[in-house]
Amino acid sequence: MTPDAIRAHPPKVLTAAQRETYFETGFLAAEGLIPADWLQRLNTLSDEFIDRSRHESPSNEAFDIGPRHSAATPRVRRLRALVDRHPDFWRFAAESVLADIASDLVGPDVKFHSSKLNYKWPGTGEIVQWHQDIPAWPHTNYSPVTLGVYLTDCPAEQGPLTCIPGSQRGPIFVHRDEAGTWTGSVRPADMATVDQSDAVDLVGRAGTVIAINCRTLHASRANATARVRPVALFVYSAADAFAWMPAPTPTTHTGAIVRGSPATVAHLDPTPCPVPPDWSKLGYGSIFVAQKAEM
Ligand SMILES: O=C(O)CCC(=O)C(=O)O
Repeated sequence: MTPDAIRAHPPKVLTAAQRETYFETGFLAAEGLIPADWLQRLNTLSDEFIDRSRHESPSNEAFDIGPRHSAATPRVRRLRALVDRHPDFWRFAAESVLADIASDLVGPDVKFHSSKLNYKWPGTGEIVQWHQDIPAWPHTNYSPVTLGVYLTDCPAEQGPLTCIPGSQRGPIFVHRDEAGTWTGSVRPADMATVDQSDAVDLVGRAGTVIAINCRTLHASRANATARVRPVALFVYSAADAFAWMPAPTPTTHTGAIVRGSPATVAHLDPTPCPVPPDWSKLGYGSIFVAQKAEM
């Protein structure tokens, strides 16, 4: 669906102004939309999985384990395929207000794609380099949106997601080095062509929902606080968007329709998109390894 077709459906959760901000800038941060009981449940589950990660190493299909991880000081960087880690994560993705927010942004027919919970630990120096999401999991159109929920307060010094306004209308960059190896990040020479001066930190209190379009350039700095930064991320698209390469981290719910009806006609956007590696053969691994942010 195009923004004009989406506008024909009144938003259920967002204000019309918030939706316009997303269409205009390619991202949004909105506080106060997640009910307190859901936020508490997500935090309880997150704490349980951090605890479980103490005995996990090396990384596996559930846990992306950082290099300084130990049982005493767990440094799990990511819970992979989050909706498969516990049924309540899937209930949150499919039944909570989050799927309504997705429908406000992609239209009434909403397909679930993937999910993860990213931790950014103090003192580990983990940064995420500038990238766009769509080159890792291309679709027939550019409706996919990543919705994130900060599980705790996330001020500027805690490594929030940072986005470049309007970049969703710009080029879709190659996320490989000059030798053709997947890096998961935009080449420095390409980033040098992008005005980064008006990049916006998506900060907010616990429960803030962030929305990032799949073409929007985004990154995140190191966490300079003494507290971990947990953000749960869920990718949705319009039902008429179809992935044309295997998903990097498929879940048992990938492709499920969470609002409205399945599409009977695919929407094909003519804007070309670079082809990612075939993750079904290569395996996705870790964005931190691909971006060489291991430290
Ligand atoms: O967790 C972060 O800070 C960035 C996450 C991100 O952009 C991604 O995983 O694609």
